Amino acid sequence: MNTIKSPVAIEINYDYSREAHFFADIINDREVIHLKTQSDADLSKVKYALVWKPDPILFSRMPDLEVLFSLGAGVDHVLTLPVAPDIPIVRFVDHNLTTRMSEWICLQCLMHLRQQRDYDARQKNHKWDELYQPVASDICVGIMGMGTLGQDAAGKLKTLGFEVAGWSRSRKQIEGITCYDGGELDNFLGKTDFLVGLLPLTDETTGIFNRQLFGKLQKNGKLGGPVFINAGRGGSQVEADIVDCLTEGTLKGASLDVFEKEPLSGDSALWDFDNVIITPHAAAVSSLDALARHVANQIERYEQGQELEYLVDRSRGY
Ligand code: NDP
Ligand code: OXD
Repeated sequence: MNTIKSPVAIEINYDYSREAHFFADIINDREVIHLKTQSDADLSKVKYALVWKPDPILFSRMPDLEVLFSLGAGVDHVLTLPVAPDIPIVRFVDHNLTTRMSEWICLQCLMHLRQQRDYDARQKNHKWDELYQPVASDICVGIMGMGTLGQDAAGKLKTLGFEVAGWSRSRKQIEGITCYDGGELDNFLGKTDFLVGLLPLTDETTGIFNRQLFGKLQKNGKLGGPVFINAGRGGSQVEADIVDCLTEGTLKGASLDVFEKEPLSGDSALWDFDNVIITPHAAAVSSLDALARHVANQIERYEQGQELEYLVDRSRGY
């Protein structure tokens, strides 16, 4: 018997026309409805939808929706929707995304370790002037959020020679990495020179990166002050406190990929610090072919009666 498979609705908020074929090529056994360009399509038979920040009105047009896929690893944008169906939410977990994030984290740690911004300034002034240079093993990188992304970054930073510590709600056991659980935050902070944020945005993590927390970081490290690196979510950081801490020297530098409000306002003071590196929420973009493969795999699992992977736990918020 030839059964008609339910369509997949895809809602992506940027122009991906050149890459749209990935979905048709990879999810080739069912109709793919691109909500951006097919805004009037009939969604009444859609069981699967891939969304980032959907207009909640969409859900009333998809009464048969069974699984919601997040276009990203984070799901705060879905969990905070005013209306969302009470169905399984699958987040995006993929080697491609994880690798991109670790590239960004390692790059930022090396930029600060090797004082690249200082050398850039010297180059601009045609100044031949060597700086005192610690080695990676002199620096402890402390990662808050030891999930998929945190653990991969931790391993790669370790390979680069950094001392690495990790903090997460539940303590991890990872060879060569000192791991702390949720109750041991102060001990973790006290040994951290470079603080890396890879936390999801939840009620508990909102505003966690604030003046009080920065004040607990290791002050006597070999680079003369701690550095804050965040690629989790901007809602976890208090930007006014970051500006104050950079100004008074509680923080020596920062690398920020995420912001309280995105895009970062043109008049934010963060743009103008010499030792602050800003990227536009681009640390780890979700590649569309990897996304399409992920959605296709999970639908196949689901329809064969296997458990969906990477399910969001609504009670934890991630
Ligand atoms: P995971 O769910 O795999 O990991 C989350 C980690 O955070 C876990 O270790 C978890 O602890 C820990 N955690 C959560 N809440 C708390 C808390 N209250 N106290 C202590 N630890 C906590 O997520 P990923 O690693 O896949 O992704 C992390 C985040 O990175 C995403 O949620 C997203 O916001 C962000 N992201 C940003 C991107 C960018 O381009 N800037 C790209 C992709 C993701 P436990 O292990 O005990 O559960
Ligand atoms: C994500 C992101 O959550 O890109 O994947 O922020």
